Amino acid sequence: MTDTEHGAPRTAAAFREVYGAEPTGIWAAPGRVNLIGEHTDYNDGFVMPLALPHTTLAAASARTDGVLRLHSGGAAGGIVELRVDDLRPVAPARWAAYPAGVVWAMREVGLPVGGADLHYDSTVPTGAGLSSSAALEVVTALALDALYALGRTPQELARLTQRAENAFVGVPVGIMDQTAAACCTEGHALFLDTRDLSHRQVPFDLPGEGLRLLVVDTRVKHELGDGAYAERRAGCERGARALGVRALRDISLAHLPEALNKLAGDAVVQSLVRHIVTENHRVEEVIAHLDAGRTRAIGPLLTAGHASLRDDFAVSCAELDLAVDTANAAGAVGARMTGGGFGGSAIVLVEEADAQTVSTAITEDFAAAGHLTPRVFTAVPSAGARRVR
Ligand code: GAF
Repeated sequence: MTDTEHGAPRTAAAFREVYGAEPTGIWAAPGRVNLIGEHTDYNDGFVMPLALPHTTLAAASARTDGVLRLHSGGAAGGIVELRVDDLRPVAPARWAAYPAGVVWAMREVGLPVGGADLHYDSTVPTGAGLSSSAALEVVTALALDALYALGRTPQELARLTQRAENAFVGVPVGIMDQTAAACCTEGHALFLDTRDLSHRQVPFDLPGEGLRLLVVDTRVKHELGDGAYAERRAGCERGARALGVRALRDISLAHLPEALNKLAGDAVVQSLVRHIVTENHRVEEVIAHLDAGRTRAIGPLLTAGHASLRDDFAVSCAELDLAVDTANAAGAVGARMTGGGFGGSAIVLVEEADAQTVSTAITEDFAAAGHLTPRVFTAVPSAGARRVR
């Protein structure tokens, strides 16, 4: 039994305490790390996330009176009560905007969703770049899909939750995190083409190869809603327009020099374009290595991806750079920041035998630099969203 299944009885008990009745069911959706393909998902590009064992659980029951009640074990402030008819794209309250947005997005496309009582518990760290928002959105969508017998596919639910975040919460995220939460499977990374949403489960058995993937949560809180993320996205779209393509995904590595020439005079957009084009190429190289069983060969590509995010895309920070540099100096196979950046987490691919040394080196260097103590744990490729009870 996973920690998620272990947590289900506690979540059911909390639901009973809050709402005074038994929940109809309990659902779970995971956080994620992204192996490679960063900021490519709003450029129609490639990504490769894997789900973490950390999940958000939702205990839920439908209501017949159009009232939506939301309660979280991790948030102060008690029950947030809303009427589904009154939902408008202005956040009702910080965390509750995500599930409320999902109800709104479903009703916007004509799905027959009414009221519900929901209680959430989560082990996905918030503000750590590990997709706690997508876990909250996707678990809500899955619960409502079951409670109202909507019969939507995981990918359809991912699209609906992305719309909730874009149009209701107001953050212009891509589709990676929601698809990861909805579609990842145990023991695999998810190779996703964000243009047509075609995807493939790629076996990712690190222990079998004597390897380990560490997550280093720098504990520098990252926020996607503060404008820097939207700015990067707008810059990429400006680049695509200037180059006359639908999205930057349409520029191949071979055509990058020509594209950069055309963009002469706009150094910022040139750098954004260079990151997206080289990053898409790195994802393809990583896939080729994994398909050929050359897992260790992806290390330098992870590290090159970090340099590109730091220098060209400008979304790293001192703590993420230190985690990556220290990991590599201490013998890691490769390392990079993961997720949106501006804080959050890094991933480190390391030989099993070196994991402790690398982890200790990072913790010591953070202390020496006066940073917060990072949280280091192993990323075990885990299941996507599911019903647990
Ligand atoms: C955040 C966003 F939510 C994703 O859509 C993606 O753009 C990512 O940053 C960067 O790759 O997690």
